Amino acid sequence: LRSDADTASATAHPRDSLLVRAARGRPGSRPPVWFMRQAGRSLPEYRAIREGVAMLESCRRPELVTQITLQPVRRHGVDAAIFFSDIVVPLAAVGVDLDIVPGVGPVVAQPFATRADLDRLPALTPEHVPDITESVRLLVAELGPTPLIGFAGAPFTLASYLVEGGPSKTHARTKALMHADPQLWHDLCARLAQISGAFLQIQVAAGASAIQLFDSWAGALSLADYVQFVQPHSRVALAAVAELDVPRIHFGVGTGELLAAMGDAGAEVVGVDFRVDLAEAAQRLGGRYAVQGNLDPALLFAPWEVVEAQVRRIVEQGRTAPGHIFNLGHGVPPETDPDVLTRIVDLVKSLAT
Ligand code: 1CP
Repeated sequence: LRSDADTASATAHPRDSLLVRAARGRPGSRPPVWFMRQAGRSLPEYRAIREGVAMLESCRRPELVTQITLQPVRRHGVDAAIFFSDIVVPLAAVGVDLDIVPGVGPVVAQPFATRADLDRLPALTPEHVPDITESVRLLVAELGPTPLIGFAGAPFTLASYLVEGGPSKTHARTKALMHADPQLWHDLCARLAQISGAFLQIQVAAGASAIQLFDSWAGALSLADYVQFVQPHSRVALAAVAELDVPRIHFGVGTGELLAAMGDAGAEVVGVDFRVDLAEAAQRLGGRYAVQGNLDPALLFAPWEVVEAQVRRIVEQGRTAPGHIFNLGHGVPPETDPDVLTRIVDLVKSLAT
């Protein structure tokens, strides 16, 4: 793997990595860097290896998961791998009839609407996903000192896919259910919190060194609704790995008004999208959490001078937080030139904390 003396020596352990140190607010020589959706269609080697294999199927083949997860680590020299999977994998594993449709995203055959639908969400156990345990073990052995980030979808974001039946801009059905039948909403989210928490636990038990809870669409909510209807369930999911000694990253898009509440749900690191300056985010978080972010993915298409100035600005602002993990404000767009990502990694590696 592409690595440098600063990141790791052959004997170093991922718990001493720049990523884990920054997440815990411990000093490091420079900010660690990785990218959300770093594995995926921006890489020609990903498109080649995925040829003829459906997305959900690819997530369940340990040999394939291992190779795809390692691709961006090898190519870009990022400071962390993120487990190649999807937030809906554990839902499919417990029996929900869904598919990941190319160019669309997760599509649920029978959207959730009534109490009877809860019967389709049994608890997730390690026996549902022996392949996940195997994939994580294979990966951790290959990665050596480079940390593996395990992840899960947060209850709200998962509930949105189940209730809407697929991607949604407004989350209208989800919000309607939340307010029209709060008891059903809470029961649905309690089941999803168990599934998310168990999926995280399984990855950490197999060797993941950090976790990220993706509440990608939580920014659609008011703070009041977030605190009442969502935060208690995300807290349960995050608490599932509280005793396992791994830092927890909590991320959402458009969550400027929710940052403190997302930290308070039980994270060490709060992910910030590009809409709020990192220094402002650090202030809103009251110095209690490390931050992750937050280059606007759209700027990956700007001239290098623009990207460079933005990266330098973000690293500078990151110094105002107890710890900073450099990342984008959301996932890598599929059309991204991968060389730009490699160049960003090299630039961040040249900057001190
Ligand atoms: O065939 C393909 O390549 C399909 C594209 C794809 C990929 C590569 C999907 C469908 N999921 C993934 C992998 C994936 N998904 C990863 C691992 C790769 C990496 O980060 O390097 C991760 C962490 C996810 C998590 C995920 N899936 C999120 C949270 C992150 C985010 O982007 O906010 C969400 C919301 C999903 C749902 C999903 N799965 C796939 C798509 C296109 C979507 C989004 C659909 C929508 O807009 O609602």
